[in-house]
Formats: sequence, structure tokens, C-alpha cells
Amino acid sequence: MINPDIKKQFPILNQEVNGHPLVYLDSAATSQKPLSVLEKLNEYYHGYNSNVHRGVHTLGNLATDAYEGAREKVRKFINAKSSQEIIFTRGTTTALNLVASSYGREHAKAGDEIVITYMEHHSNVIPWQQVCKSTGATLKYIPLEENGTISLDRVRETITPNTKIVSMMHVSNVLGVINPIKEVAKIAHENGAIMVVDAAQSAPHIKVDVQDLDADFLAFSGHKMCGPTGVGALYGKKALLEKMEPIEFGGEMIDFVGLQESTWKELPWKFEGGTPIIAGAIGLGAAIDFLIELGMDNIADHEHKITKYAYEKMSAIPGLLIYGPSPEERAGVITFNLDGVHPHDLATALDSFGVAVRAGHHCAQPLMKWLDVSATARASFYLYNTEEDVDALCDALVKTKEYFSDVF
Ligand code: 7TS
Repeated sequence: MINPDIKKQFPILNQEVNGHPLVYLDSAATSQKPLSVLEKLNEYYHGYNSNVHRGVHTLGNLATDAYEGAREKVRKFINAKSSQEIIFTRGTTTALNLVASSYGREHAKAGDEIVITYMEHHSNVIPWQQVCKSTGATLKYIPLEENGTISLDRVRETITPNTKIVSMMHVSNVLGVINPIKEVAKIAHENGAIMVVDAAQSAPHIKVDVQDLDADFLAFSGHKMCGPTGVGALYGKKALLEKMEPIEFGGEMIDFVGLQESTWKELPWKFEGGTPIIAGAIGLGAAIDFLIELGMDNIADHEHKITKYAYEKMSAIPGLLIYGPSPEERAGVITFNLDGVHPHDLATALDSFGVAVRAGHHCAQPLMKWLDVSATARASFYLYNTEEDVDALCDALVKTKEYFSDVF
């Protein structure tokens, strides 16, 4: 397990909310940030804030080195072959939209198929719907098994030689399901399709190796992995990125601008139009240092134990329904409903005990339809959560249940 002292590195966690110690169980929405990341941002703004890639003055060179150094940290973190394959974006949503708008619109045509699953986050649904609308391609869904997982048999049935793109989340933000990306990528490639991976909920929690997965594109967000908001990354295989057109045009991304025609810089800069996300990338680099220091396997192990503990304890609360597979098959997310209590009322009641969870459709309306619910509550765990946090959640759940059964 990770030493509970780690909480001291997250000053925000040391506060009371509504008269109770804060129990933060909403890291799937956004994680908290350790001191080392906050200090790195401070250092940049206090010490060498400057624009990058202009190569004239000292501060500018320091900022460029730190920004490009962060790219190298991301490369290593996901084991990409080259830092030219790492594009800084605003987050997962922007990264997936880049792939859809550039690669998708260029390569899909009427009669082609784009394959996703029912569990995807909206940011891995709507960009593909838009590609289908503009190209005439068809959007197909891999059905889910009863416990919310996907089976490779269904994957094989859905992907065909007409499939051009398969796009799938690595870990579900609702069910915690861990998808067999490596095997799905193999099936996609056998059918001549490319594999796009939404790693928003995996990169913060488990080791992600783009070469081992054989992902063609992979997207994630810095703010869910101890980094600042407003930064994320798109990994793409160099051979694919090289042939793709940028989708944003302007400063920084050009080689030469003529009156009628312009040419682009080489990778990765042709996809980073405008002043890039300098502070964000430097902060993300510090977050990666922090995660590597703890060890991704330790983080995964810690979260697995907390999730198992929570799953067992929550399962013992009468009237509490947990969605998705057994704790063995899931990452640190537990989505649930309490009989007779609307999830928004439930989350509000839990907040009155200082326990922060999310309620709603979790940007996964196709999955909500599949679950046949309009909303759920969700507790999500990260490296700083402890068994005491789970105990506080369960106490608050029991008290909420008692309150609602007394009142109604
Ligand atoms: N993909 C998945 C699997 C996600 O969980 C999220 C955000 C995104 C993509 C989008 O990431 P963004 O950083 O571009 O916004 N998920 C959630 C969530 O579960 N609750 O709030 C945001």
C-alpha cells in the first residue's frame, strides 16, 4: 500500500467541508495536485515565464527546455518511440477530436465503419458521430456483457474488413471496467483498421505502454493524473501523424507562410498551433515525475486494495446497488444507486458529511441507457485515498439511508 502520509503532499485534502474532514472521492472527474506540481508551476511563473521556440533570450530558452523536457517525460511515461509522437493538447477531449477531425474525416467514407462501445465517454462518441455525418460512414457499437465488460467474441463479430477505425476507452469512468485493448488492437489491425485508445482513466492509474498495446493513437488528460487542468496529450504513430493535416492553423505551427499557400513545421509542432500550453505541460511533467517516483504498479495495487475493500463494505449495505463487474475486474471506480434516493440527493447528502462523490450520467448517456437508469452516484479512488475514507463513505451512506427512510 502507499503510505497514508502521502496525503500531506496534497494540502487541499487537509480541510473540513460542512464540519467534517474532507473525503475526496471524485478523482475520476479530476485529481488533486501534489505540492511538487504546484511548486513547479510557481517556479515557472515566478522564475522563467516566457514564450517558447523563439530561441533568443535566456528566459525563453529556459521555458523551451522545460516545455520540450516535459514532452520527453510524457514519451517515456507511455513508452512511445519518439517525442515527435507526443502532441500536447488541452486534454483527452481535444486529443480525440483531433484524431477524428483530421484522420477520421480523411480516411472514412460511405460504406466504412467506425466501431466504439456502449460504455464510451461522450468525448469518444460525438467526434465519431460527427465524422459519420460528414463522410457517410456508419457508427457501430460493440455490445456489453451482463456485467458491463466486453467479450472478444463480440469484438470479433462487430469489427469487419469494412471497419476503418476502432476507438475504445482503456478504463471505464463509470463501471471501472478494464478493456483488453491489446487484444482488440490485434483484431482491429487484422481487419485493416486503426486502434484509438481513450486512456483518460487508465494513464493516471495503471502502466500504459503504447508499443505493448500497439495503439495507433492514445489520448489522456493531465488533470486526472495529478497535473494541472488545461493540458493533456495525444500519442500517435509517427507514420500516421506525418500524413495527417493539422486542424488548427496560425502561429507556431508553420514553416513558411506565403500569400496564398503555407507549409507546416515538422512533427509534433504542426499540431500545436498558437502559443502552446507551456505551464500546463511543465506541470504535467512534474506530475509524471511524482507518479513515477511512487511507481505505477504501487499505485495500481493500492487502488485495487481500496476498491476491493470498498466494494465488499458497500455491498453489505442493504438497498445499495453497485453496477459493473467484480472488484477483481475493475479499476478504482464504484458506481451505485441507493434504493429510493435520487443520486443527486444522495451526493448532496454525502457532501453534508464531507464526502465528495459525483452524481449524474457521467458523460456516458449511451451507457446509462444500457444500464436502464438516468443517473447514478460514483465514488472514484486515487493514490491518496485510504480505507478510512471508505469507512467515512459507508457511514455517510448508512446515515443517508436512515434519514431518507425516516422522512419518506
Ligand atoms: N474519457 C474518459 C474515459 C473520461 O473519463 C473523461 C472525463 C474524458 C474522456 C474527458 O476528459 P477531459 O479531460 O477532456 O474532460 N471524465 C470525467 C468524469 O468521469 N467525470 O468528470 C469528467
